[in-house]
Amino acid sequence: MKLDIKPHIQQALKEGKAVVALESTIISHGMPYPQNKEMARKVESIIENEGAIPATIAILNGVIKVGLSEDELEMLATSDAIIKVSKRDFGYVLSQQKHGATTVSGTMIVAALAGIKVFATGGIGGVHRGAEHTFDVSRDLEELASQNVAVVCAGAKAILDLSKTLEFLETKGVEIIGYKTDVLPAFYTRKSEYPIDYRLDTPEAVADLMHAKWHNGIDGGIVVANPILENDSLDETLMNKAINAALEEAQAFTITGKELTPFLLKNVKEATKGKSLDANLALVYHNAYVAAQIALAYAKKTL
Ligand code: PSU
Ligand code: MN
Repeated sequence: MKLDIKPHIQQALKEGKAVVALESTIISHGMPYPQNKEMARKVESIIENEGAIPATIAILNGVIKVGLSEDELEMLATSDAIIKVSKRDFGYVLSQQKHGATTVSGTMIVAALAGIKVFATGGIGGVHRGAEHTFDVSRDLEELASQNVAVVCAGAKAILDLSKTLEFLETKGVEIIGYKTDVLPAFYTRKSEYPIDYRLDTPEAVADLMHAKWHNGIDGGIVVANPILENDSLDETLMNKAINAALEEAQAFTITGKELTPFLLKNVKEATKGKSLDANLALVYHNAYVAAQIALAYAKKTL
């Protein structure tokens, strides 16, 4: 596969420096304009301020890009001709020279090809509620099973079935680390009712785990579950109400497949009068900050 990696990122990877991958579905399909564009720029600057190198990943005119220009970020934030790219969309988007925003699964594939080991996002996809009837399980979980990338996220949203998501991750052998937490964070809130077996409290400890796993030949992804900061977190009752209303709406309009996650995000935002978007922004920034520190610690170990 031919990747178009920005020269300074290519150089950093060659020298074993700290690079953090960023996804683009969150820009094109996860947030409205102009907050999406502001977010895309700010996550990059947070990573840079920590001394690591951000690499936002997308497909432009059928070329896989690792590292984007200002104009390219703007286009991803504004155009409605951007295809949401999970693994099954690559062939079409590349061969038809389309634009694509990569999901967690799409971004993990490209990050692994480029040799980027740490990836910051908001929340991972998972097993949707009612999956026993719909079979709707995000491709993200399969890619977490097979790609050697550590994904820093605020857990998974309560639009999903968290219990089934954890079971699926366990079956697939995905390591889940609670970063300064003993329970799975639920995206907008710091806690869910689901305990996580392993908790680590420093970037160095996470880097040690990555190194121990991969350098002993155990392949696969790692979820670093990093709770939203207390000050940014939302009220659980309010969120559950908004999420349940969004789920009912999705059913009423028979929204399925790749449209479902963006639909739910948009509805929850409207129901919370934008509060969910503010929280979403805050947790993405916090994840970028922690991911940069982990990437730096990992780079130090592998030099
Ligand atoms: N969760 C969020 N915001 C998002 C997504 C998930 O809070 O924008 C995006 C990510 O790109 C994730 C994708 O990989 O949705 C999952 O989509 P699906 O459920 O269709 O697999
Ligand atoms: Mn799906």
